[in-house]
Amino acid sequence: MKICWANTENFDESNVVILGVPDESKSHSLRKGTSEAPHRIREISNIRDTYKRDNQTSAGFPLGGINKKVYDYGNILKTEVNDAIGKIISKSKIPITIGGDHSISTEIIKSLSKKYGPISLVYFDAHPDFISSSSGYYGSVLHDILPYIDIKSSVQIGIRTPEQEEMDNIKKYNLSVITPLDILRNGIVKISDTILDKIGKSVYVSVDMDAIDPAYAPGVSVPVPLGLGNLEVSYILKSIASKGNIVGLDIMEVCPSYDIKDRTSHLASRMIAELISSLNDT
Ligand SMILES: [Mn+2]
Repeated sequence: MKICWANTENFDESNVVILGVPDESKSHSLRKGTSEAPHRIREISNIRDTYKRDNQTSAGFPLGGINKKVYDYGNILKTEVNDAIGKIISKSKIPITIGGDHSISTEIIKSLSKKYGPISLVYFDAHPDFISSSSGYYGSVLHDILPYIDIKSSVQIGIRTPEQEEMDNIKKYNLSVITPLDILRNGIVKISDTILDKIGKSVYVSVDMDAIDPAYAPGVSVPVPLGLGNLEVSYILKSIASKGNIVGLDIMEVCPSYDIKDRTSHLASRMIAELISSLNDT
């Protein structure tokens, strides 16, 4: 099944490419099932945003999305990520990847950096994923990608449950961190402007859905209360997308088997549409 906003069968004419990676082999979570997310998020998009009349089918896009050409690449293995991302970005298309566990982002960022050099990373997560005493799993993403990102122009948003080792690494590498309480204190517009000022010319956005409050996103592997609001995350995403520097995005860690009435897949799919609609025309 394709995401409902896929409006071209022609890879070459697309601006945006949706890619699923149903792999959770590097999750340590007790809650399993993120490999079901690529299918479920696509399915939910069709159930909600597809309209059928007179044997015609059309999809409801958020304002501004109508002129984008979206191609759904289907699902791939994690070992195929490097080649697929390489193919997509060689034509300057924007890959939007649906996971799977968060360690998939490591492979994507490695691949992107071959073309774009050090990447500005905007990383939404409740957890810093900055363990360095172990590597190659969903808790070590930040440390694993250090050679491929420009840490000065990178930022983590939504962080609220770091381990001591991760706090030490955040300090050691001088990584910017924005907590949910920072947004409450300063307001979303000011925080968003701070992020826009910080990021560089090749920006990758990685969204662990657990950055968002479990009230909006209960179906994740590791839910942590007191998270970001759904509109706050969408506002930041859309602001970055309108700036025009996004080279790719992912949505990770949706766990459909723990969801409540598919609330998390609804939000994830809608965030993808909102993001596409805000991308600057290329
Ligand atoms: Mn994560």
